Amino acid sequence: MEPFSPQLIYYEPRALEYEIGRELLEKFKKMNVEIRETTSHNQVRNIPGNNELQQYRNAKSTLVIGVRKTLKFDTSKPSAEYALPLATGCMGHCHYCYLQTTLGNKPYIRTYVNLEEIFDAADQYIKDREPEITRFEAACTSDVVGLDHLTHSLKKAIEHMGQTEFGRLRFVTKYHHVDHLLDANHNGKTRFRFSVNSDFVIKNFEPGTSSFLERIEAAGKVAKADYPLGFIIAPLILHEGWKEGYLELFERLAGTLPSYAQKNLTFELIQHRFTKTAKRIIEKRYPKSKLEMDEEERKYKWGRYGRGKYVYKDEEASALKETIESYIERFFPQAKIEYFT
Ligand code: 0TT
Ligand code: SF4
Repeated sequence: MEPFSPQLIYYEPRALEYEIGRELLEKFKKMNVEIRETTSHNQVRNIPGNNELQQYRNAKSTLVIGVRKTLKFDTSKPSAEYALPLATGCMGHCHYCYLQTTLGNKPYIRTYVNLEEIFDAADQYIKDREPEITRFEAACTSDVVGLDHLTHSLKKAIEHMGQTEFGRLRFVTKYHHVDHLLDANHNGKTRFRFSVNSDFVIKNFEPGTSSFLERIEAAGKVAKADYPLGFIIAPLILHEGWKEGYLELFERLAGTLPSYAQKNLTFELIQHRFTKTAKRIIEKRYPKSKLEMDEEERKYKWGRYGRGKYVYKDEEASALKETIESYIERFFPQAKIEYFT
């Protein structure tokens, strides 16, 4: 998997008021990418393509250099107290991805240059909770690692959090381009997680992301650089042969991951879920997908603001939870299971 390289760049004029914005623009000028100015970031109408689908695909290789206006952070249960906004959008094409609905008609990638302001806001959130620890999730609205070889904003966030006493950073990725993050001064305050899954799920639903092996090799490097390491198994899908599929995942994980990477390990388990809106969008964008989204087969779970979602029925969810937890206990007896949701 080659590192992401945008096909088209937009920049908001205000972004050039920040040194990071100017540096990024210079960098892309040297890379010979087409660059356009935009007054508002709401530019999906100007993204090339003859139809919605083409525009969607092109948007996923379009990068907007912008300024984060609201410095009020979203909450991010269960993985953290707050979402840290560094970027939105992703170059990957995972069929099940919730960004397809949460980003609405703005599927392009947008990176923020006013990092100092964002970090100041984070410091305030930390201060308000002292001496409680405050965790920030940087992977709510993007796969930041997949973008960071270009922007280095995640690296700056890692180093910023490393300087705090009560702040913690975490993020999850499906990309292996981690080399520039290995020498970051993280001070053990960042948990670096990789998203892994059964071969069936990776092969059928995760185009445009790094392979399983690439992710595990990157996890080894990250552990060697003394980052606390974690795995997110998400979405857990009850595909045909899932018990064997997930068993094989753990066999390969335990067999490939160096032993120093196996201490201080965490797991987070997230079952597959979808909303009615998500289903409609996915069927349009990935019409040949094998992803099963039959409302009749699921349980409806009421959510905030009336945004309910479909999860597995109780017996199936329990079977998933118990099976995966038993594998973790067997292959990684010292690991901590943070939650199943
Ligand atoms: O399939 C998506 C589901 O996965 C969501 O319900 C969130 C969940 N999730 C994603 C999770 O449980 N743990 C994680 O670490 C995530 C990768 C990050 C995350 C995202 C989270 O923990 N909590 C969240 O609320 N989000 C999302 O961020 C949901 C919302 O769109 C946004 C802002 O709150
Ligand atoms: Fe979505 Fe993550 Fe896949 Fe990117 S890598 S498309 S953020 S699920």
